[in-house]
Formats: sequence, structure tokens, C-alpha cells
Amino acid sequence: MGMKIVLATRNGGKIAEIRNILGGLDVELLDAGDFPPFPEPREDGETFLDNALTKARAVHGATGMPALADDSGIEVDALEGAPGVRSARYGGDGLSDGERCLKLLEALKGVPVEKRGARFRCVMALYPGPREGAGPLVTEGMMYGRVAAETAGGNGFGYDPVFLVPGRGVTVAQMTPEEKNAISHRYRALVEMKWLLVREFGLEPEQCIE
Ligand code: ITT
Repeated sequence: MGMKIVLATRNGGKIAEIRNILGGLDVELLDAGDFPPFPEPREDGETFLDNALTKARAVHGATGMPALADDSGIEVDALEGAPGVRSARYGGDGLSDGERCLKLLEALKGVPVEKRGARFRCVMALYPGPREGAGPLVTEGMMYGRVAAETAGGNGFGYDPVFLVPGRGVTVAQMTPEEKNAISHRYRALVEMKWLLVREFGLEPEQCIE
């Protein structure tokens, strides 16, 4: 394996998906568990990009290695894009993923199905970039759907049980990991990141890179 990248996230759901989607690329993926404990940075940026760069810089600082961060969340039309960049803290610190899903359903109580549009957004940032002065590598991916009327499914993580996939009649949490990883916001951001890594670091392209 040529290059090593450390994943700048402590979210096990994200780590599993990123490993799965980047599998096949000639890169060794490490995560925080491969290093002595280091403090987590405060994620108080105004944008997904701010937070992704904060996480990638902090993990690069602690490990000395190129770090790939994922900042993501759900943006709900009827809530003017909330919870958005604050998705992980929606409803206050200390709630479980399940409690946050219920909180979102509560906020949309009485909102009809056609007004329940939402999207998942994922911003990926690799820091440092390939060359001095080149800046970090940044990509973004979206998945469009609707907030369901009730929770359903036990796969995935976060808001997956309340996110309906258009045309499929199921929530993301009712899909298999393979099905989610073929269409998700994270998948879309990572496909672009793969192409950037191949171009900027001279990696071998996968045989059938999307
Ligand atoms: P790290 O900062 O360590 O990466 P985190 O879980 O705090 O972990 P974020 O700050 O990016 O990550 O917050 C993301 C929020 O959006 C959090 O509530 C997730 O559950 C949710 N989320 C992100 N991707 C998701 C996905 O694919 N499906 C469902 N919910 C998702």
C-alpha cells in the first residue's frame, strides 16, 4: 500500500461506510483507534466545510498524517435547512440517535408528505493537500429524500430511520449497507474524492472507478 490516510471521525457508522466505499483504492486507512488518545476539537463552525477542516487539521496535528474528515447532516426544507450543520447536537447534547429522530418527527408533526423534503449533505476534506500552497482536497455529496412519518428500520445510523428514499418506499435504515453505499451523500462525496486522490497523489485508479 502506497499512501496512508487517517480517518478524522469517531463515528463508527461513518468509519464502516468510508472503509467500504474506499475499499479497492491503493490506500491504507487508519483511524483514531490506531493512535494514542488525543483531544477532539470543538465543532462550532458555521458550515460543514469549516467543521470538516477543523477535524482534519486537528487529526493531522495529532498524528502527523494526511487526515480525511467527514462533516455531514440532514437539511429539512420545512425547517429552513435545520438541523443542518448542527445535526449532531439537535435537541441538545446527550440525546441518542433514536431520540434525535423522534425530535425531528415531533418538529414536523402535521406537515404533509409533500412538504417533508430533506437532504443529507456530506462534506469530505483531506488535509493537508497534495502540495505546499495547494490547499486541502474538498468534495461534497447529497442525497435527496423526505422525512418519514415514523421511524422504520434498524440499519445505518443517525437519521437513517426517518429518511425516506424516493421511489423505493423505504427508509435508509431499511436498506442494506450495500444499497445505502451505492446512493448515499457519503458515497457521492467519496467518489469525487477518489478521483482527486488518483489525480493529485498519482494513485493507481481502481479498475472500475465510478
Ligand atoms: P465525527 O464528528 O467524529 O465525524 P459525528 O457523528 O459528530 O462524528 P458530525 O459532526 O458530522 O459527525 O454530525 C453528523 C450528524 O448527522 C450526526 O447526527 C449523524 O448521525 C448525522 N448523519 C451523518 N451522516 C448520516 C447518515 O449517512 N445517515 C444518517 N445520519 C447521518
